[in-house]
Amino acid sequence: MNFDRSVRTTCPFCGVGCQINLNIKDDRILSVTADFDLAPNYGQLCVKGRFGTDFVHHPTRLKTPLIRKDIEPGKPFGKARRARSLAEDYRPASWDEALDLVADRLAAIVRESGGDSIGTYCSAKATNEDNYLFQKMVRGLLGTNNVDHCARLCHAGSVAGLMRTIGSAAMSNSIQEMSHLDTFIVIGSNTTYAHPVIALSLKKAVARGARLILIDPRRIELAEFATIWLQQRPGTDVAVLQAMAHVIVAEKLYDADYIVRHTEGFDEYAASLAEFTPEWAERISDVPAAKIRRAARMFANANVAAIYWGMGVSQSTHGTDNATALVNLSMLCGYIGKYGGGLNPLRGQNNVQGCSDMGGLPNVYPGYRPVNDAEMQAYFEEAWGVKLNPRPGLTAVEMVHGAERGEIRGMFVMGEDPMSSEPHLKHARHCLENLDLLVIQDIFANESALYAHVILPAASFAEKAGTFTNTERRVQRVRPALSPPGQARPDWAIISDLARRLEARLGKRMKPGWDYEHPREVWDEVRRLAPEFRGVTYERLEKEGVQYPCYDEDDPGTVYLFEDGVPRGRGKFWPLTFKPPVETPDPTYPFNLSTGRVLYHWHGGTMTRRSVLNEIAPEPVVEINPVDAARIPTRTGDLVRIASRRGEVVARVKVTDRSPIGTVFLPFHYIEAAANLLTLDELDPTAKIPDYKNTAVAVAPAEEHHWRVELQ
Ligand SMILES: Nc1nc2c(c(=O)[nH]1)N[C@H]1C(S)=C(S)[C@@H](COP(=O)(O)OP(=O)(O)OC[C@H]3O[C@@H](n4cnc5c(=O)[nH]c(N)nc54)[C@H](O)[C@@H]3O)O[C@H]1N2
Ligand SMILES: Nc1nc2c(c(=O)[nH]1)N[C@H]1C(S)=C(S)[C@@H](COP(=O)(O)OP(=O)(O)OC[C@H]3O[C@@H](n4cnc5c(=O)[nH]c(N)nc54)[C@H](O)[C@@H]3O)O[C@H]1N2
Ligand code: SF4
Ligand SMILES: [Mo]
Repeated sequence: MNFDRSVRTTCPFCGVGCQINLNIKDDRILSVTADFDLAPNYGQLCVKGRFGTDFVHHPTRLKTPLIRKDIEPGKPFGKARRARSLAEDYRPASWDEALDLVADRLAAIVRESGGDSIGTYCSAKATNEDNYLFQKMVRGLLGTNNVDHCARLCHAGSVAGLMRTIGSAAMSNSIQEMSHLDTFIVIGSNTTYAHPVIALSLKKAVARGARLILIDPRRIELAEFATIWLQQRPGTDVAVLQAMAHVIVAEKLYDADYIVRHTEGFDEYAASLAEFTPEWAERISDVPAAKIRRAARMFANANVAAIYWGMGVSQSTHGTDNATALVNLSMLCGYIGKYGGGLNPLRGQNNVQGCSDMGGLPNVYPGYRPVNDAEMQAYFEEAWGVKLNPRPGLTAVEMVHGAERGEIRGMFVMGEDPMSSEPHLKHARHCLENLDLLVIQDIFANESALYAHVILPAASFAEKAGTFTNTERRVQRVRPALSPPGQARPDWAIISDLARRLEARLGKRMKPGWDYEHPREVWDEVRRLAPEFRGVTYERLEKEGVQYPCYDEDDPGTVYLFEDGVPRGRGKFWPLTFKPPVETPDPTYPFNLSTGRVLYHWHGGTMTRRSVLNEIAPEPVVEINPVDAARIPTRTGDLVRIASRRGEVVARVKVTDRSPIGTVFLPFHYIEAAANLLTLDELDPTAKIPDYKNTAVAVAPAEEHHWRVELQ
């Protein structure tokens, strides 16, 4: 093809981390291709990687810093509130003016109310280097551990379940193993939509004879490939999984040798399973007892079996228990630490793994070193040259709620969109309207930006250097192919400039200073601090990504984890009890609402609504089972009003048996019909994750309706 240059980089959408070539003509992306000889995708791409990166050229890209027009120099700001529009309520400003203003206000709030009155979000879309510097600034200069990101709304349940059982939360095995599987469970993952290139490998495995046990309430595409499909009632996973464990123990199908050598708590756990028979689980989950028995035997009798899961497991007020139940099953059969086995929470965002690794979490420094461990605190104090706060910070939803009480006065958000992704949006909006300072640093004016005092324009993935870490722990390069629009700058450069200003105002100096000239210098600092990345140099990443842990430059990296045992020492079996979802249908709200993803869009739609992909899926569509459609009554193409106890939206109907009877499915990509106006913000007690998959709603025919979509 006729292009000026081709730049290899990493796809900015999902955690598969496909390698892409941006083929550039006249400073625009003309096409996107992939090399056949490169992990992890070997030439394959999904529709988003192939056609969806055109968002970087959209005319609404942020090009200059913007400051609320009603802000007067030297005066406190008014409270955050939603702007009418960017044009009406903001004025362009220079970088110096905007960063001075932000630094002044942040420093003033820290002096008046302490660092813990600032809440921050780092970004699973930004690079490792961006996030490392972000949390370093927050911890070292603002003096708080209030830093979190969308992982909280995502795999927090998985992380909590994995940490308490085996002591590590990373996906244990690799993409390369997937097309050679023997037996595998896919549970709560709509893989063909959310991780399409991984789904190709899973389908290949089935074509080669692997057995797939699918556990999902919706008839997703993988149901056509499944050997057994357990279609449970939403929110009843613990019942189904406990009953599978019951069968494995009762029929002595477990791996006694593995249990003795690598686990603890088996006897107590085995005894706890007595009452959880398949018949008991059938009453709760509607899955026939015979099918549960068949699935349990298929899983236990495999040579080795892997488990893959997604948000159907994690996003629940008992997400920790769901994930724990999966670990219990895998430990029973000794499938941990083996090629083709393992525990695999499929990571969602392109760099959600890396953002967590870099310490973008309220309780840990880079490399998951606990902030309240005195030795680790001393280690980072020495490395960074400042005193650190040992109090673990607040999580995402807790920060939003803290704003309501005035405990959080200022918020700094880099590359997240809480005003579409948080649950119970009406409440979240009300909370953020109490902020004395809201700063948004993004590539677009997303929904959250319209509440901000100051908006900072960031360079996109295609305009900066750095690294992303994919779902299989593979650190990969991000390379600049274009110049940023207007005055937009890479996140790491913005943060460095802001940090220098904060140092001056707060009288602190961090080591080694903030004069990085290239992200490589930032990465080398990470490598010095966290030994598991030491062998991952930019030079090695030139050709292909490396899977950490990787302790030195001769270390080939780690394809699968736990060959020599789990980090906890012994894996711990956890007895569990079944708890129903917080909100279940009743006569006023007779349907269950499940929310999630479609293939063509990304989260709040900030990027994909500005891409050619939007032409394929331009409107909010709710999936309704034919039986329910007759009850409502409604037909494909009609409009319905969906109402919960917290809000209501209008969506177009698609009648399909993809949705089970009693459950309607609405994607959360459309701000004009924001699914999160309906969801509730009750949290899992351990993981602090909300339940995005179970909300009681009423559905009724709606009159003609025109959605207003304003791309600012
Ligand atoms: N196209 C696209 N791809 C994406 C994203 C995107 O926005 N768009 N986002 C990325 C991100 S951040 C993430 S986290 C991943 C998420 O990837 P997934 O977790 O695959 O995405 P969801 O659409 O949330 O689907 C979850 C699945 O859980 C099922 N489910 C619902 N309720 C239950 C239940 O009670 N139990 C069980 N076992 N299953 C249930 C649903 O039917 C669905 O199949 O996708 C990533 N990839
Ligand atoms: N109802 C419902 N709600 C959900 C979920 C659900 O299943 N149902 N899923 C939850 C999950 S799993 C997740 S992960 C969250 C996602 O929630 P968020 O992370 O809040 O959503 P995104 O839209 O991905 O926000 C990313 C932002 O980063 C910006 N961006 C992109 N690249 C860059 C960059 O290089 N630099 C900067 N500074 N900004 C950049 C984008 O423009 C966008 O505004 O949503 C959660 N919310
Ligand atoms: S599978 Fe994920 S990483 Fe690969 S092209 Fe699609 S969105 Fe990008
Ligand atoms: Mo996610």
